[in-house]
Amino acid sequence: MLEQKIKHTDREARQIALADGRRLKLDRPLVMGVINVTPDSFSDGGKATPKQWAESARTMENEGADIVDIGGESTRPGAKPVSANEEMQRVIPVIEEIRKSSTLPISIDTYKSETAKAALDAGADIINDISASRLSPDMAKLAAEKKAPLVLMHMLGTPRQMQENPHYDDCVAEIGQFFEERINYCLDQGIDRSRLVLDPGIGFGKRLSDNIEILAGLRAFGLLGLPLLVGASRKSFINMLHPTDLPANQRIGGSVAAAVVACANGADILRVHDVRQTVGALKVIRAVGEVS
Ligand code: 8Y7
Repeated sequence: MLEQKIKHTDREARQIALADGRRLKLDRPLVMGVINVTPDSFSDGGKATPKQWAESARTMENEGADIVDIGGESTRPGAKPVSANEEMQRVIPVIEEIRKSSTLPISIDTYKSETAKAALDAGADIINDISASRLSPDMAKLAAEKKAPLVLMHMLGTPRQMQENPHYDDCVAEIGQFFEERINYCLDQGIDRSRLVLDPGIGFGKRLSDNIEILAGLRAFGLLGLPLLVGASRKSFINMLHPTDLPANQRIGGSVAAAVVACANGADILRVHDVRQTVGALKVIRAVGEVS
């Protein structure tokens, strides 16, 4: 399916170049901890302060997170969009607060270039765009100008309608074609290849069978020669395989298994909520991998 145009380089040699000259080495799978700065997502239900969000980031860093992903708009299926202003009011103070005491790489989860720009100016390092610069065509140019790595995630349509009857003839092949088109767009906009990351977008306009095919077929995306990010943590497909009445934050077993299988199939970065448990699992795989 995907042509082997670009040689798949060794894990050892692979890295992502940040704007400040630092490099994220991909010689082991990296863990990206999720921080959703939305009014309904703090544990006690109340409105958390930037200090409290920064404290969550600090905890994740201590638990072994390599990156934290800060988002201010829920992109769950059917979720309501928020304005760039509202989104910035949520995330910018949190990024500033984290930056006061930590150099931990921060990614900004947004598809709005205005928010991404403000976040980079406040100290964020990476743009995580669930629309791969489709919803803000100028996102790629911003990433090029700021020399910020850009995550290109695949989503069928928009967050609002993506789960309305998604269909693929060959899910992995179609996502691969999407990546090729988006990579070319980004290169045309001046982004360096060393700053692109691919993500098949588990749950974003996918049926259960599509999510499974993606996790099983992940190696195919590696042929494009770019780092791969996978976010399966707490997603609804896990509950479809093992239905329970428990809330999403109790889907830890399935989430960790998905992270492990993604890693075994070549994922470089795992976007997860349960950092401590995932880091523990990855250490076991790595230790075994080193002797086998
Ligand atoms: C992903 C993501 C979400 C993902 C990347 C959720 C923002 C939905 N999922 N970004 N964002 N990849 N790159 O359930 O899979 O966490 S939000």
